[in-house]
Amino acid sequence: MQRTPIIAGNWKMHKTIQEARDFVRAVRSFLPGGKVETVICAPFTALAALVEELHNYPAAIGAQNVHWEESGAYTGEISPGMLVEIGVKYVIIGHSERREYFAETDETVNRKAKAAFAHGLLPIVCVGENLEQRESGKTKELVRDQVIRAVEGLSSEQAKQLVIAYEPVWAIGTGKSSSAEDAQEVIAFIRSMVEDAFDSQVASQVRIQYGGSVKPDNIMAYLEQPDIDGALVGGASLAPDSFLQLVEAVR
Ligand code: G2H
Repeated sequence: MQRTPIIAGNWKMHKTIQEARDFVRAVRSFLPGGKVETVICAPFTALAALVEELHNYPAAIGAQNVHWEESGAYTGEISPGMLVEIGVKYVIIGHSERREYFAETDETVNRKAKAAFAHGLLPIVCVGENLEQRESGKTKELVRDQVIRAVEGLSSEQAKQLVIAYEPVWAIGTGKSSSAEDAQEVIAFIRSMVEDAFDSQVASQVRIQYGGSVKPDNIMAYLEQPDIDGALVGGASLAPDSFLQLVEAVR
């Protein structure tokens, strides 16, 4: 099964609306289409402007969080329908920073993933172990739990469209990246978990990215691995030049 690699920038809490507009005006004419899917996951305030700026260019827009309810008394939250209304296509769910600082759990990740699909929004579900879990040999156990709980109740059709980002927590924003071989091993394991939860067809179609200190000078090693279908990139996605180099690394 040929999977289209997906390179997604996760801007986290960076860029005003004007900065976001300036960024995409600098990169949009150079974005390759077809062989790679390009996504920019921006703060909520910049999403509508980015959708407008990228109209007719080969890039999709993603949010970095979503609530599972359609509407209601949830002060400060944004619903899937609100994101779809402005043209957002993807949403990052369960990033380790949300798990750590905002009490995101496997249960809320699952609720959000189901709600996203119900509205036609495609989730990028993040999983990954912290340093202590890695050093005590619990990486696979932890990642298996996160993946199985995230996909509970999804249909096979939904699961085929899912993107999973394997992001070892100790590699996020630290400059320390997992070796491509280690990332491949865990990502192949995640694919086997998807096969157990669904079937081999779903497992061969689900896209699994690596994330954690990916940069233009190390992305190729990840992309060369058979089970790694792209990258979720934070810091190195913030500057136009480096973002373009990441996208262009897909051959
Ligand atoms: C991990 C990643 C983006 P960075 O959080 O999701 O960030 O590339 O800065 O490690």
